Amino acid sequence: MPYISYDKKEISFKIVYYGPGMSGKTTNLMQIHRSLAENLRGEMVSLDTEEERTLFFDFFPLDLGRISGYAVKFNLYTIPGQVYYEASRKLMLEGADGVVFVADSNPHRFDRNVSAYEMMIDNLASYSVDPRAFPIVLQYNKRDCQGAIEKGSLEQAISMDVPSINAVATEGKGVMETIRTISKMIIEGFEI
Ligand SMILES: Nc1nc2c(ncn2[C@@H]2O[C@H](COP(=O)(O)OP(=O)(O)OP(=O)(O)O)[C@@H](O)[C@H]2O)c(=O)[nH]1
Ligand SMILES: [Mg+2]
Repeated sequence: MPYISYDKKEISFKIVYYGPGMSGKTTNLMQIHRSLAENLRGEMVSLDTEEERTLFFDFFPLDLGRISGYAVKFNLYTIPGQVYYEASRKLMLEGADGVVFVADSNPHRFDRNVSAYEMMIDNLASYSVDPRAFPIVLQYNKRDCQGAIEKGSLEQAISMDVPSINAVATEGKGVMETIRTISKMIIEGFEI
């Protein structure tokens, strides 16, 4: 559920970038941050402790305007994908309004994508979220790698149909399309 500030007249939605280690989550956040005008974005905050390495920033999307007079704001989060951070990764999903799953198109990473995705579904379910009725966008990142996995192969492996987008995050390709898609899915049908 979004956070509503009645005095600031703002609605804040939480978007989590989730995925296996090194799939390109941080690169996505950096690219989005870089492409936003300074007056629309907050500082990139890095909470770098022994247990936690959260990266965060918030921004006002230009194209989405207002909902019933309230400014729309998105809070973007990510955390490393290594198994070591599993507990923090689960906590980060709490209260999420949508998730971008950043998959690694490297064929050697196929199983890691699948197990991270399954873990994400379990974690969402532990917060009583029905993953099939929840905004999820699947980003096939690293499309520039050799022998990139076929688009659609992950949905098949996880038996779930979700919107997917090709990306090369290091070149900024597909990055803005991904954030736009998840944003639209989140605010679609939302009423204050
Ligand atoms: N070739 C290629 N490299 C990429 C792409 N996206 C990210 N990388 C590289 O992959 C490495 C990992 O990227 P990160 O953005 O740090 O990945 P991450 O998902 O945040 O990793 P963790 O936080 O450790 O889970 C970096 O060296 C990136 O430059 C891409 O589309 N193509
Ligand atoms: Mg990272």
